[in-house]
Amino acid sequence: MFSRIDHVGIACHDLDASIAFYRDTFGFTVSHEEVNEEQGVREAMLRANGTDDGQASYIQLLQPLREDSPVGKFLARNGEGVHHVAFGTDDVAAAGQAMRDRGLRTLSEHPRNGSMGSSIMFLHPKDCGGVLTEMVQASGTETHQT
Ligand code: CMX
Ligand code: CO
Repeated sequence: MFSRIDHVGIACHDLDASIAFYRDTFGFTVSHEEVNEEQGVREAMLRANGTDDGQASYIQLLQPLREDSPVGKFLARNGEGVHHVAFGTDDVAAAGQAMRDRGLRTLSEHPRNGSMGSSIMFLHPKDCGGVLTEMVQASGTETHQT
């Protein structure tokens, strides 16, 4: 079902400051930066291992575009810190259905657009032991027809 930790999502107030911390402290560099209006974030992906072939793992730094967004609300409540964990799959729609079949709530019925052209779905944190869990199908990877 899941083949890797695709990324760990970290909420921050100031994306540029967080990028500088991860670069200067840990040596990670930015692979990709984008604004995702639908998710309400400005974000950076810092590759922790592998290559940009859809099988790598990243740190995802997330700055909210609006206070009334998932990351904006999280920051107001908790301050900066780990926001979610994302598992990689080669078929996110099938993974979402499999999780629903196991009684978990997906936060959208269909996959949405994620970082770097990926397709994503979230699982409710209350169904995952308090961890907001994302499922990611990387751009350009095969989708199995079911
Ligand atoms: N991790 C763990 N628990 C969380 C959480 C998180 N990130 N965000 C909210 N919760 C908990 C709250 O603490 C709350 O718990 P209690 O009822 O015990 O107080 C519960 O979930 C419901 O909280 P809420 O205030 O009603 O929920 P929100 O309106 O903040 O929505 C959620 C929560 C998960 C549904 C929403 O954040 C969501 O839809 N997230 C998915 C999309 C997203 O996070 N996008 C940004 C990242 C984009 C990307 O990765 O590309
Ligand atoms: Co994410």
